[in-house]
Amino acid sequence: MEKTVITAALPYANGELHLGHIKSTYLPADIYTKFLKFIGLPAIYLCANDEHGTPILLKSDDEKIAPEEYIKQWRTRHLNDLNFVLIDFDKFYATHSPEHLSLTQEIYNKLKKAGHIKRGKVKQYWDSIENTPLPDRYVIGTCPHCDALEQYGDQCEKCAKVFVGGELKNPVAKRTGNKAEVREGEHVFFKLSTFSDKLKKFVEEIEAPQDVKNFVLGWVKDGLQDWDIERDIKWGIDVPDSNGVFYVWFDAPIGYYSTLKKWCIDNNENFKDWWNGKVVHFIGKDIAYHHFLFWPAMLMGAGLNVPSSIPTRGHLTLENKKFSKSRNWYISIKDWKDNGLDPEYLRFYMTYTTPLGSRDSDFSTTEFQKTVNEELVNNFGNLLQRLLKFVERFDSKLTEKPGEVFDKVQASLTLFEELMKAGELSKALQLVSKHTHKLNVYFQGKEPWKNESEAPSVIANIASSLKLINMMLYPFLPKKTKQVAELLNVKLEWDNSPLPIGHKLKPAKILFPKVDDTVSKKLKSIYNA
Ligand code: B3M
Ligand code: ZN
Repeated sequence: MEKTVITAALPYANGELHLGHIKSTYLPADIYTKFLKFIGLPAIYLCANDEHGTPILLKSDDEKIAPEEYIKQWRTRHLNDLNFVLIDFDKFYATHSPEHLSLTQEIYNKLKKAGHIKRGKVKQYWDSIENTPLPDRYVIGTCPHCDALEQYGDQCEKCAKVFVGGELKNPVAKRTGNKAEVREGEHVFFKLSTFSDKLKKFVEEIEAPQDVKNFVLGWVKDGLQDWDIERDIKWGIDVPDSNGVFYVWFDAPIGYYSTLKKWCIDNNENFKDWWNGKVVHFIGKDIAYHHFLFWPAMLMGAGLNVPSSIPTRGHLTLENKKFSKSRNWYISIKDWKDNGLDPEYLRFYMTYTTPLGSRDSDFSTTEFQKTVNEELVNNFGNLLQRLLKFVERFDSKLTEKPGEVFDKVQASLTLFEELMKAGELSKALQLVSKHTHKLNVYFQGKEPWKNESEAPSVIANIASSLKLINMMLYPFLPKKTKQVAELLNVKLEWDNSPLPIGHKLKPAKILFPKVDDTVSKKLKSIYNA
């Protein structure tokens, strides 16, 4: 059986995670992994904190603590936040670790040996008055490609283009406000341009949403530039044969590789078996360039296996407006937790409304309330509740085998499995929801409470169908489905068989409370609406 390594983009150790991170990356990767494990496939879910780079230096400077101390706080914080949303990792590691350091240098040395590294002149920003070099995040200016204002020196947040050094229009030193000037220096470069043809083929063949592939292929067509992988700061991994440290985007993706190494050592597993199996990177579209181009080229150059799949998703807006921390137009995971909101309702809504591919999706309190109530509470929750209540009249026992109604739900498992394996999680969840709606219509239409003779068959169909629906819902709602399984008196496992005659259900209990107006008030108070 092919092994699957699932990764989620490594969160920067310099700020809190919000609903946008969850929906594009950590949640779909978690659901996908839970599903593969559930159906018995060998799969692991890895992540790590991304702990180098100038943003971390800037923030630790602000807080007047050492970067080593600063990053530690975020390790626990990120992991706690993610665990709250019931996201489980096989390993959550860190890029400021001994394994990561040595593997990064090892990969660099391999690239160098194979002739993929060169020295080259760089144009660097300097503070014209303080006479100090200004790494990417210390400088802001206008994007030369789309004219977006206030962009950092490394990449445009609006058009997602990665800059070659010194490209910004009207650059200014962020901290001092002084004019930034461009001077020449020397760095090590990765010869990305020589990988154009191989990357084109790689992108065409990789399993990823077509719309994302199209824009990446556009970048390849525009021509790839050799990549400056060195920075003149004192925080990061030393370039073995130069003065600076590696650019954080050179070492960050190696975090997938080093975390796997660490997990294999800790668990006595064969590293090559896993890396040469299926590697699936879950990312948001803003980091497509790094994952579809830089990283695969690094792997190709070092003679290592490239990823098999890059499920990419778009941004999240809040009430159709861009998230903004400074304007408090923003919901963090901590906000969700501190307000006592249900993490599984969040998982449900986010998955239901987030398509695979680059299209953005929206969080709206009204939609959240409506979707969770209509598609989960009044649909699945209500049907379960009605069944359990009704069946009490019959001593909570099943006295018949299910028929056609159940057969249809059972047959839908094939499509469900296909969608899940293809990472089409919202479609898979919508499919489950559709079948649950049909069951409600069936139950309502049969009116078994008026029609005693039909009751045993209706009960059998609904009960066995709910067993399957609940099992399909498991990756999305890992805790609630366990509780439902207890009420149905079944094991929560991937098993498509109907419930046998004589099976006894447990007394009814409300597991899916309605999202009422107190909840929506709380939610709105988070973003001051
Ligand atoms: N830390 C950027 C981000 O959080 C970066 C991802 C690294 S993935 C190797 O979006
Ligand atoms: Zn731009």
